[in-house]
Formats: sequence, structure tokens, C-alpha cells
Amino acid sequence: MNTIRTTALAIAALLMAACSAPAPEPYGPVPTEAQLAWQRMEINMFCHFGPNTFTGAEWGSGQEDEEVFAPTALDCRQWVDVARQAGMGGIILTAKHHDGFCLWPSAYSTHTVRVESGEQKDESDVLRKFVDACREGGIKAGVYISPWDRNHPAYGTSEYNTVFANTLKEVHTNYGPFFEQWFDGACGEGPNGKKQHYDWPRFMQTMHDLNPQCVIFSDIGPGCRWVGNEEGHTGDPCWSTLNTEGSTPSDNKPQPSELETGHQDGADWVPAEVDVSIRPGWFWHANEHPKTVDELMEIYYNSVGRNGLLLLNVPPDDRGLIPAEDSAVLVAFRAKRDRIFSHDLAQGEQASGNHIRGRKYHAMNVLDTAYHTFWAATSPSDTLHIDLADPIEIDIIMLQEYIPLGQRVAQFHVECYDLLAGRWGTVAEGTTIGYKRLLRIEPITTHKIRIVFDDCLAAPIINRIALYNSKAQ
Ligand code: FUL
Repeated sequence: MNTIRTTALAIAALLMAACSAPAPEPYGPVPTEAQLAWQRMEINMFCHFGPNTFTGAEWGSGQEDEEVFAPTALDCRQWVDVARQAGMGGIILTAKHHDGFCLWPSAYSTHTVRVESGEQKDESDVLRKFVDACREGGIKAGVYISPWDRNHPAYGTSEYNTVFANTLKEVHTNYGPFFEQWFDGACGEGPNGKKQHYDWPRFMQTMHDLNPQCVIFSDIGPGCRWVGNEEGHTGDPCWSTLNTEGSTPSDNKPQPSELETGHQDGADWVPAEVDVSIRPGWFWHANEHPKTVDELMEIYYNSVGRNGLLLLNVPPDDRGLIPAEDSAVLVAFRAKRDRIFSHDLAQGEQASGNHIRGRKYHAMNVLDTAYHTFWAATSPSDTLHIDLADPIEIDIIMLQEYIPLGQRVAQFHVECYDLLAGRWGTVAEGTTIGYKRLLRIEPITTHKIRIVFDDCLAAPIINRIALYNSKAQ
């Protein structure tokens, strides 16, 4: 009797200790609220649109006649509709590309949509139409403003830095708020043959003063970083952390291979944005065609599925509309993702960890769909078990780290009990997880899965595990 009572008391004491276990501390740099909201958007649309749409160029000279820019049926609401149907939450428009042409009537340039000689036409303000359409359609608006300007007469002199800072102020004050500011790193010659020495600290400070919530893209952030390629993939590993001390965008950035992988133990949270075009060019060209659904799926697995945000460029044509062939592919791309990922086969099943930190951080949390509930392991080498009531066939495993507490996992593998073979086997190995990791595996019929954390910077914190069968209808 006494032994039973002592054991019961010991268990009760253990449970109480477990229930009141301290909340896990963040590890290393963590995302701001704006960066977290940005990462959770997962896929956004990029729209390259400007004089190049009409001339066939990719980099305009800046000498094009303003009249060249003449869309015949411009409708930014159609862009918004396409983005929504494709499951995208934001659109970033190239309001000024390297040719310097401004899609709004800027006070700091004569190379704009404004008809310089005649009366100002309201209908010529593309940026206004764009932000209005986004707001009406419930899509977030972002803006690309190239510092490289092949038209502006002051380009190549220190005065241009003031012009550019004023341009930022003009756009963000009159058309904002924008969720993202895209700073292209390209730095070439201006009309007088001179290159510009960009005053990045000033541009960044201007942006911070205008809208501290705006996620700033550049080669090195601070909001998000260029992924180091334009092919549609992150590196492997892919850390959202980066050391930026001593670097500047454009001419003094880390190597592209470092931008692909980020830096383990990097001092700043600068997640990777994967910019890639649905077509061969960034701008629309009559003789080019969009990628296939399968190619877009491959990009999705290698970007969103490897801890990146996918910024997919879908260029409007010379009418000012997204062509039907592109929107058809985008709708099919969405349908395919929905078909695979709307049926999580782990829902309603059991999850357990080797050690229990406390009820609040129980492993069952990895199976719910709430973002802010998670399993917090007690040691960096913990294991997570999923037990299914009935065997199922799976070929995709999704893992998500709870990044508000930092990125921790450096190496892991997944084992499944193979019912047909009657033994455990490793079905996948991976480096980083981060916000999201999608693992495509050989189809396997199983009822027991374990995630083994082989190398973590701190005890892993996982907020979601999901299982899918991509062949199921
Ligand atoms: C590059 C630019 O030079 C391309 O024209 C395009 O805008 C791409 C997204 O970024 O740096």
C-alpha cells in the first residue's frame, strides 16, 4: 500500500513539475512580427512591367520614348484576381526598373507615365491603379524601386542619393503602406557613363523612418535576403540567419553560395526570398511562354519546401494584362497544391516525444493546425514519434520549426516502420527545417514514424508535422 502511495505521489510530483516547466527560451536571432507574417505568406507575385514590355528588352537603356509605354487594356484588378486564384497574398510591382521609367508621375524624374507636354492624365498613374486594386482585392501591395537608373541625369553623383531617398519618400508616403520594399542590387552605368556609389545606410534609414513594418529586401536584407540565384531554389541547408556585419548590398555582399545557404549561427534574422520568373525573361515577350505546372511544383518544393519564400514573377503583357496561358498554369498550380496539401493524413493521430517538458509543450501540438502551439523538446537529441491507428501510404512529410523561437535544427532523419518489409528504415535525411520543410520520399505504407534530431543548435521546437500522399485523389 505504502509503495503504491509513494509511487503515486512521485508521479504526481513529476507531472506537476512537467506542467509548470518553464517556457522554452528563444535561441539566437528571431523574426520580427513583420518578418513572421511575411514568411507565412509563402508565395507572392512579382510583376515586371514597364517600357521593356513594349520594346522586347530586359534592361532598357533609359533613352526610350515615354510614349513607348502604352498598354491598351491595363487592368490591375485582373492581376489581383490572378494572384488570389493562385493562392498568393501579395504582389510586388516594378514601379521603377533600371531604365528609370517611373510608373507614377514622380516629381523627381521627367521619365515617367506623365505626359510631360500636356495635361496630367489621372489614368496614366499605374502605381495608383495597382495599390487601389490590391486594397480592393485584399492583396498586400509591395514595390520594387531600382536604385540603378539609366535615365536620371544626376545618376553617378552624390546628388542622386538625395534624389533616390526623395523618390522613396514620395512613393511610400503617397502610395503606401507597402508590405515589402524591393531593392535591386544591380549597379551599372547611368546616362553619363558613371556608376553610382549607393548610400545604403541612408536608403535603409529612410525606409525605416517611413514604415518600420515594411520588409526590406536587398542582397543582405535587413527584412529578407536575395537567395543567391534566380533559378527557383534555396540552398541546402537553408538558414534564415546571416552575418551581415561588414557587408553591403550590390558590390560587397556575401558570395551567392552563402546567400543560398545563409550562415549557421548568423547574427541576424534575414530569411531567403526566392525570386524566379514563370517565363524565361522577367518582362513579357511575345515569343516566350510560361513554365509548366510540374516545373512550378518543383520550384515550390525547392523554395517554400526548403525554408524560402517564393516570389514568382508573372509579367503583364503589352495590353497590361496577365496572359491567359500564365493564369491557366497558375490556377492549375494552385489546384495541384490544394489537392496534395489539403488532406493531412496525420490529423487525429498520436504524437509523442521521448521526454515531456510540460503539457503546454506536448508533442500532440505538432498535429494541430494552430500556428502558435508547438512541441518543445528537452534535449537537442530528442526524438518525435507519430503513431497511426491504421497503416497508410505516404510520400510527403512536412515539418515546421516554430521559428518565433529561432532556427535550431541542423541535421535530422526520418525513420518509418515499413509494414510490407516488416522493419524500420530511414526514409529521408535532411539538414535544416526552418519555417517549412517538405520531404518527398519513396511511397511507403506505415503506421509508425519517428523524426530523429541528429544535430541541433538547441533543443528542437516543432509546431507542425503533416503527412501526405501526393497520388491520392
Ligand atoms: C535583377 C534585375 O537586373 C532583373 O532585371 C530583374 O529585375 C531581377 C528580379 O533582378 O537584379
